[in-house]
Amino acid sequence: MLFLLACALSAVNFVAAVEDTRFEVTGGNRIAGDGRIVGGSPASDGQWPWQVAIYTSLSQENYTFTCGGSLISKNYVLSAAHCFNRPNITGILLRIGVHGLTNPSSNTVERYTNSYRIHEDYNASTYKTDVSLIYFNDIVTYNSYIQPISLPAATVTVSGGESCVISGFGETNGTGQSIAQLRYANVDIIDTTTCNNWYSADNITVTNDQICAGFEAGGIDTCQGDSGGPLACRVSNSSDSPYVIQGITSFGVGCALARRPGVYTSIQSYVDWIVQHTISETGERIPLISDPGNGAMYHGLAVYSWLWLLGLHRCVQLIVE
Ligand code: 4AZ
Repeated sequence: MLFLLACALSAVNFVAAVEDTRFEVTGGNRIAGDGRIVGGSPASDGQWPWQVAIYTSLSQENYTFTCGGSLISKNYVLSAAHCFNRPNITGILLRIGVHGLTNPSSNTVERYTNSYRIHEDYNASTYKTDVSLIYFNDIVTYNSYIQPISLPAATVTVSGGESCVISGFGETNGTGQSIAQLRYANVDIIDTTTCNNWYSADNITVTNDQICAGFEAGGIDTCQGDSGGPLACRVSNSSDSPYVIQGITSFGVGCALARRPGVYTSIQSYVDWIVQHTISETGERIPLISDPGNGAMYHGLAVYSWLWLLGLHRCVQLIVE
């Protein structure tokens, strides 16, 4: 009888969980204002509050700017695997709430860590599975300049022609230098078939776990130094709709060339990996947004339902015994 009561209670609990607002889209909202990026514009401070500047050190003290990243929770940054694919990294410095590379403002917080994870399937010669996670212990506080960006559930489809934004401290004009102030630009998603037609001359095959973004004519693109940073798309066409991270800046042939768009790791292909490695290390669940067209059914619920089913299974077992 006691077990039956416990089971009934857990069922009530589950219903409560379905209405749990923790699964709402909490990330991707800009509070203030409205890389190296070719053809973009300077960002205002707080415009892309999930942008992180990543520095690495090969000795104990000397940190050099390496890549961009995206804040996805209070203690995780998402980036590219190729940013960390070298031996002897002794430390990572993250600048969060970052606007200028050289003289961080009072809005910028720094976190030092050496806890990073490269996806086990990352292939350094093809750049497939170019995804990594960086963990830091001392959580950040969200404010106008520091906000996480939400992850999309695996079921969301990114359609061609959608306008998305790239941001970073990377190359703007072929000098090979990273720049002082964050820049951004809008880009279109290019469907994979078209992208492969353009890239076939370079013997590059883009697969479904990658997204091409840019323009047929070129002119606007990510470039050296923007790697690891976000390709963020609005949830809907509405101008107050939050952003979701769809891609990680990965590679391209040159920068901003005609018919050579930037190639981004598709987050949706790796969302399960991201969730798995962020839950297991902290117990924190990162909210995911699912297809906005289908209403507010959040992927995180699946994890919850699964746990509940396990509980129910155990209840039934106990009753049977
Ligand atoms: C890079 O070297 C890089 N045009 C990043 C993005 C692109 C090219 C190069 C895409 O980090």
